[in-house]
Amino acid sequence: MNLRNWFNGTFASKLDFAGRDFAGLEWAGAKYTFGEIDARSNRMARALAARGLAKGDRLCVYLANCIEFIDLYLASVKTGIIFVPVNILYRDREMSHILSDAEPKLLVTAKELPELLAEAATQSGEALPEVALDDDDAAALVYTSGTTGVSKGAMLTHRNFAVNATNLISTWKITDADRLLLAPPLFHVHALGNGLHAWLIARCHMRLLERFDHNTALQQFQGFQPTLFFGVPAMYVRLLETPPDAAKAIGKGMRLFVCGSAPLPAQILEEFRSLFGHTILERYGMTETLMNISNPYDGERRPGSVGLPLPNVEVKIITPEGKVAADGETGELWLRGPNIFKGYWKREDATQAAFVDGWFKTGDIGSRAADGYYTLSGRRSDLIISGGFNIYPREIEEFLMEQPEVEEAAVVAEQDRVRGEVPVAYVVWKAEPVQLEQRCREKLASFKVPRRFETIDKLPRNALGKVQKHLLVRPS
Ligand code: MLC
Ligand code: AMP
Repeated sequence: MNLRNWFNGTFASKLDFAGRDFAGLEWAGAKYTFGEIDARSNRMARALAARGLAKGDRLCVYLANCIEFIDLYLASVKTGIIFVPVNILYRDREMSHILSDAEPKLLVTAKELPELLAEAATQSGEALPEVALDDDDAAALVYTSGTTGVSKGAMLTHRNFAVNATNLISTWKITDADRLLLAPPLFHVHALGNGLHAWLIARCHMRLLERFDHNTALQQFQGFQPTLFFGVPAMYVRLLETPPDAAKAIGKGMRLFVCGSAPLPAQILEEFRSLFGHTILERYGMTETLMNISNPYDGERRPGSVGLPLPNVEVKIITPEGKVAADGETGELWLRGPNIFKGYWKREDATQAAFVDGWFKTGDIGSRAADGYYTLSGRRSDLIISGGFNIYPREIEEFLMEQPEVEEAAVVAEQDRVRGEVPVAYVVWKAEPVQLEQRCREKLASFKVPRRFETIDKLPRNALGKVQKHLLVRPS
């Protein structure tokens, strides 16, 4: 079933909430019923149509979390427009690649939004005319970097999102009685695929935050009293600063804390358990696949493990020799299932290279225990994950190498207590650096800016000339 049909069920069921508990959305201090959300997105869909957007066109959205982000997404889903969310921390350099690749008919940023909203306000909120939608139509293009550092648009279909949401709803027992506090950015699949879709399909009550701010997180928990929270490890590390009494009180009202997008250190899980009285449920996902593997709701939530495959997700582990790994043996995770994306936008070669006989090669390394639990132990590429945001060292290295004072540079991950990993640059200088960090800040997303620049006489290379990055990494 396509997403419009799923969402219509929600909108129809909650049009009239008289006499019932409020359910829907809280945003910026105001409350919205599902009926209001439905009407808002119908108005937005009409405004987009008036701008000439139709099924198959791309709509690029560069916005922090806000209700209008949801309006734009729903308007796209209802009319078959392909939604292209972009990380708001991206600068011109990163944006221009996405814009030239996705060729959106419209780009909405905070600057253009008021005009579009004014146009939407004059439109009818009534139901939209039917547009033929197929389960395998792309609902979104979400940009993700491959090992080459070139960002590619993963085409995620209506089926992918619907399967993902129903998997999570059944596995994590989400119901319309839940209160979801949603803090991660909607421009990534963590909040978009899991948060937004689980909310709309389970019909629960959601408070959307503009972002996770560790200075105000405690008040949000106390004020909203959620039962459900989705976070990245950096958020859980920050939540460990909560005073014990407040943590106990929050823990009492909570049903489930879920964590993913980066490894959750077992020690953080233990510290969080003793503070909040909850065992965080860790799961594993990717932009191209949405969620794949999750610790169980009722069974053992094993520290350091990502758990068991979600319904209809098949997993196999392939050794470096190309054989299916035995239990306990390490290899690359390959996946198959209705949650897997349909390919990279306009990149047939990259799509073909990513699949073998219908199995998607994740690039993540791990093993399976005899009782079926999976553990991730690394990645095939030198991807750095900082606070849940992905960084491809090569992209930063290429930028550094364009700078006049840089002869050579190699970027590696350094361990960080809050963000998990942070990028550090090792540089062979041609000349004394002048405001290099400042230039990085202007041109790169903030999380990609090297935390430090280490001077080095020459980069360590093997006999084939390949930089041996492991020799640069400081022991943690
Ligand atoms: C971080 N910054 C943001 C931001 N997150 N700015 C705007 N909106 C956001 N959402 C910027 C800050 O301005 C600051 O920039 C820097 O990042 C760090 O901010 P901080 O306040 O010190 O935050 P910190 O405590 O480190 O926490 C950061 C964080 C953030 C956890 C809030 O990293 C975050 O939102 N992470 C979620 C990423 C995510 O959702 N990934 C999912 C990918 S999908 P400056 O300039 O001051 O340095 C995926 C698949 C899957 O991976 O499995 O889910
Ligand atoms: P992205 O491309 O932004 O979707 O990031 C996906 C990557 O995040 C995966 O390929 C993994 O490397 C990583 N990831 C997601 N969840 C986990 C987890 N629970 N533990 C370890 N790594 C994870």
